[in-house]
Amino acid sequence: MAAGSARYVRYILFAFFVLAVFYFVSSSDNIEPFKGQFKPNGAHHETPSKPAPASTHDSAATPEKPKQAPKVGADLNPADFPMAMTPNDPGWNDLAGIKDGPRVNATFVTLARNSDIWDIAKSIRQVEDRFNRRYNYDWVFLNDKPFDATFKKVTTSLCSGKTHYGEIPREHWSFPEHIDQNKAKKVREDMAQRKIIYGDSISYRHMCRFESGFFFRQPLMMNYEYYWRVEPSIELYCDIHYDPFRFMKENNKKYSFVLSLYEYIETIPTLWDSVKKFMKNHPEHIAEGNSMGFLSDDGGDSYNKCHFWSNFEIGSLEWLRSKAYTDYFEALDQDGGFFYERWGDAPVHSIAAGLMLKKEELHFFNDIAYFHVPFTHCPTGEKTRQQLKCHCNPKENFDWKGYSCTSRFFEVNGLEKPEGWENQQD
Ligand SMILES: Nc1nc2c(ncn2[C@@H]2O[C@H](COP(=O)(O)OP(=O)(O)OP(=O)(O)O)[C@@H](O)[C@H]2O)c(=O)[nH]1
Ligand SMILES: [Mg+2]
Repeated sequence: MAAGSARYVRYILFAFFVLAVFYFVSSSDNIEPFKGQFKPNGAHHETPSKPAPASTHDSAATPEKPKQAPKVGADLNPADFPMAMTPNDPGWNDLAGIKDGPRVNATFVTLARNSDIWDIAKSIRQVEDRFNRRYNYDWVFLNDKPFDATFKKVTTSLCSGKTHYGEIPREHWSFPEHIDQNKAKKVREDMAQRKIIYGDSISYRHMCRFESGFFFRQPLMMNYEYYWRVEPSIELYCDIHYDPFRFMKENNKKYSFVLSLYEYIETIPTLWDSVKKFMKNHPEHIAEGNSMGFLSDDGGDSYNKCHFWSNFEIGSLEWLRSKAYTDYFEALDQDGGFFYERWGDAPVHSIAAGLMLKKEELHFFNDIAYFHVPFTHCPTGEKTRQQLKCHCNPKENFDWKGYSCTSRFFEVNGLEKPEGWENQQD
């Protein structure tokens, strides 16, 4: 009897053992090995966000379909790839992977010194994260000196598109022959005394003249139709859900901005006189239905100093290379104000866009949130900011404050201001 009950105890223990083994094996399928662990070689092993297909031990199971390569190209018909412009449009939330669809013949462009490397790295990272990692547009870098190996290495590693590096020829970054060096020097000394920002700088003047008249004619830029200018240390605060280059092209836009303001008159005392002379000599270049109302409060007699802030621009290179713009730049350059005063490329571009383009060819991007010290454009409208996952402080939005010209732009164009603008006036 004792031997018999010992046998039963052995049977029961054995049954428990089998059950325990069975339980351990079946539950081990849910253990994800190496999730987020550091591998011994130092590489961070990321568990794919999509769970691996459950192991069915079926060798005949259909293998996962390979992902289709994105359809990308200049030759695709835009009508087959409508852009998602609002959260209700299909594809709005598709912010992963490379975006299918046509591309515009366009590039980012940056003028920079080698010493700007970490400031431009920051800008590139923002542009890539918020937009370009899905579109892979090229990036052209321009410099009056050769770019060094570090600049090229770091920027190439951050850009998703092709990178190109160009050295600016001397004639685009020097005093033209007709400039009287003594007169220019006296101006710089006087501006230094009056503490006018960059008033004593020669290189700043070359930079402004280059951005006004030459960046779009550099050999590397000749291959492109549209550009997006990016400066060091800018911020982009919201996701960009559609391709602004395509928006520009498909809507026949030639120039765009996010911030506008009044220029320091000390830097451009005679600019408008030169512009008026140009208008008289070249009436053929002045567009009908232009934005004179944005630039002048008295029908063109005087300049109200409003300009688009050109450290952000998306625009048409073909327009800048047109006879109209070329004649305009040459007329201004002859008058010498880049050196005898301190004309900035912002008023120079803005006046050209205001006079030589039709009103409808200009565009204000409310949905591209932007910062360049010291001004912020943070989209007006809480709903818009949430939809675009913006991280800017709406109180800092400059658009409707007293020193901005954006209200005027809306009025000249008969546009309705975005909801909530009244609460952001101070
Ligand atoms: N290669 C080169 N680039 C320059 C030089 N000076 C300015 N830049 C670039 O030209 C652009 C405008 O210059 P900034 O110094 O940013 O001028 P700003 O925006 O008016 O003034 P900040 O408030 O200083 O930004 C930037 O992309 C600079 O990197 C220069 O001497 N050489
Ligand atoms: Mg700047």
